[in-house]
Order: sequence, then structure tokens, then C-alpha cells
Amino acid sequence: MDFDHYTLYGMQASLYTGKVRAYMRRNHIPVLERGAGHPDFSAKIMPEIKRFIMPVIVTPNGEIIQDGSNILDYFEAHKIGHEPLRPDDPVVAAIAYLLELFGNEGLLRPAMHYRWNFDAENLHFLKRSFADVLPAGLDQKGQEQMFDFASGKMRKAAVAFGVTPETFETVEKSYAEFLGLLNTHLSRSYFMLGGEPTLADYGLFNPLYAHLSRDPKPADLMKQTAPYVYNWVERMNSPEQRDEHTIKDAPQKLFTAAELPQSLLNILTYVSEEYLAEMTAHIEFANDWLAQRPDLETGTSGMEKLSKRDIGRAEFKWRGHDIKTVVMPYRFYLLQRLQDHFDDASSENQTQIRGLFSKHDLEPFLDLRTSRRVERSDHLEVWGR
Ligand SMILES: N[C@@H](CCC(=O)N[C@@H](CS)C(=O)NCC(=O)O)C(=O)O
Repeated sequence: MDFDHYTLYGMQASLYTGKVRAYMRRNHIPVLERGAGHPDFSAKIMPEIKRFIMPVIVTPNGEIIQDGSNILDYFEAHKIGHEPLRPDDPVVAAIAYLLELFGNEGLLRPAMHYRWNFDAENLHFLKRSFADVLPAGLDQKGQEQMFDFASGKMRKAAVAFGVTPETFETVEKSYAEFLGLLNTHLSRSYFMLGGEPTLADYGLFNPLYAHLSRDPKPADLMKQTAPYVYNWVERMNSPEQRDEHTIKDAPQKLFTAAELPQSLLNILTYVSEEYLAEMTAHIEFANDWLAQRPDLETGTSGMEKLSKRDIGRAEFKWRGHDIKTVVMPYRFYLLQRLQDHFDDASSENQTQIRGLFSKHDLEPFLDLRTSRRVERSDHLEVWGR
């Protein structure tokens, strides 16, 4: 490429690469995409970021940024994108942060279940897709072996997110309920919070694109049962300006706090039912973990290996099951974005946000906090003071 461009390292099948690619497309940011199996990823990127993780972008002046949310923050801060990721209305912005968190982290059970528990439908396709992250030049046998290694790791991750034979049916039921709510909402509004995409859309796009609209089994399910959701996925992923006319009276602008439609409020209630117990258990677990490590140095992750992302497993009740899921400090980093927004709001706005959150059983998301903040430094999650 002979013009200034960004390089995006990721993978078509990668959940977290999806939102960065979509944002770059929609905001017409010139990009050269490479699979994380590209030789430069191991030679130039991994030594900087110190673990195998995507997405990563390299800016035209050589800066390396890892993490989907940090990458969108970067574009927004440098006024490189034009979309209003954070709504001006403080109440609506609080919803954007909540759905950013929930989209990134709260739909991993269906995303992993529908990818890894339907081999007859998915495996042939996934083998081809995973070539993006395999080293170049492998022969057929080498490719098979590497795929088995990578997919084995991901199957274990599915279990670590609470997907086991005992929960399969409940994962399917709860995802069907979510798809139904989302389909209704997106039959009235082109985007989650009105006429333009925000952090809420980009967060949700992560699981709803690479896994749930792209892998054969869940793609069929989405197309057959939630066509408006599939349509939103296409809209989120296309660089063309669209002159939409398919939804009557769709809002052109973002909602204000006074205009929040019932279809969106129903999704907020769902977030509480699906995710509050998990977040509560994780925060408690992390606070115990921190209490046992009073000497943990500020600016470190406390992990033996830099590649490790969880500090253990916490147990909680989820839709009638006792499940245990991995506690990842990264989730608290996203939760803090909501809480920082809340803390910075005027007392009048705080009252409004609290009122809305409490109506939908979401108030603890404003108050549940780890005793030390999670920060990102040198591309890693580390503990603050
Ligand atoms: N919060 C991170 C999450 C990144 C993440 O988990 N990426 C996955 C791919 S979608 C990954 O790199 N997995 C590699 C591995 O775990 O080995 C971000 O947005 O950057």
C-alpha cells in the first residue's frame, strides 16, 4: 500500500477483531488487514505486547495499540472517526457503557456454545477460518495439528465461561430470548441507541458478528429467527453510506433519556437477569484475591505468566444452575468506564442514571467495585493503587 494506512492484525473469526474492523469500515479509515499468523505479528508485534492476543493496530507512525476498546478510544480521541460513540445525554451514555461491557463480555456463553458444540455444521468452515492465525507455509498435516491445538484451547475456554452439557439447553434458551428482544428493538431503530451506532452497538457487534452471525449453525438461527438482527450486523459491517427507508419512523438521531423505547428497556432488564449475578460473584472473588495479596505491586498484574488473563473461578447461580466462570480483570476495566462516567456526572444526572438502573435491577453495576482499580499499561491489565 503506498498511502498512509493502519495495519490491523486479527482474524475474520475473531470475536474482538470484529468491532475494530467494523468501526474502521464505517468511518472510512484506510486499513491493511493481516491475519495474526502473519510473520510480522510474531516478529514485531508479540515482542511489544508480550502475549498472543488480537486485535492489534499499528498506526501510520508506528504506534501499536492492543484492545478493541482502546483502539476505538484512540480513533475517537484523534478525531479520526466521525461516529458519536459516547452519546451526549448522560443517561443514554450510561446505557452505552453498560452495553459495551455486556456486549464484550456477557454473551460469551452463546458465542462459544454455538461455535464449539456443533461440529457437524461448523467445523469444516472453522478450519478454513482459523488459517488466518496459523503460521504461513504449513502443510496440510501441520495445519490440522495447529487447528486442533487452537480449537482445543477454545473448547476449554467455553467450559471456563460456563458452557457445559448441563447448561447447553439454558444457554440456547437464554440466547433465544435475547435474540427475540434484540430483533424487536432493531425492527424499530437502525441502531441500539437511535440513528447512529455507539459503544453499545460496537460492544454487541463483537459476539454477534464473528461467532453468532458468521459460524454456520448460529448464522442460520439468526437469519431464521431474528432477521432484523442479521440486518443490523450487515449495516454495522458496511462502509457505504446508506439511505435507509425500511423502518417506518425510525429515529434519525440518538435517543434522549426521555425517549428510551420499551424495547430497549426490556434489553436492560435482560442484562440484569443474565449478567448481574456473575459480575457480583466476580467482584467479590477479586476483592478476596486482592485482600490476600496486600503487597501486590502497583502496575503489575499479579499473574505468574503475562499470558494468563484470569485470577481464578467464581461460583454463582445462573438461571437455576450453579456455575463457575473465570474471573478476568479486563471485565472490571470495562465496568470502570461506566462507573467513571457515573462518578463524573452532575448530581442531577447521577440521580437520573441511578433511577433508571434501579428500575431495571442494574444499580449494583454502578456500585460494585474492586478495592483496587484495573488499569491498562503496556498492553496488559494491571492493578492500580
Ligand atoms: N479485551 C480484549 C480481548 C481480546 C481477545 O480475547 N482476543 C481473542 C481473539 S477474539 C484472542 O486474542 N485470543 C487468543 C488466545 O486467547 O490465545 C480486546 O478487545 O482486545
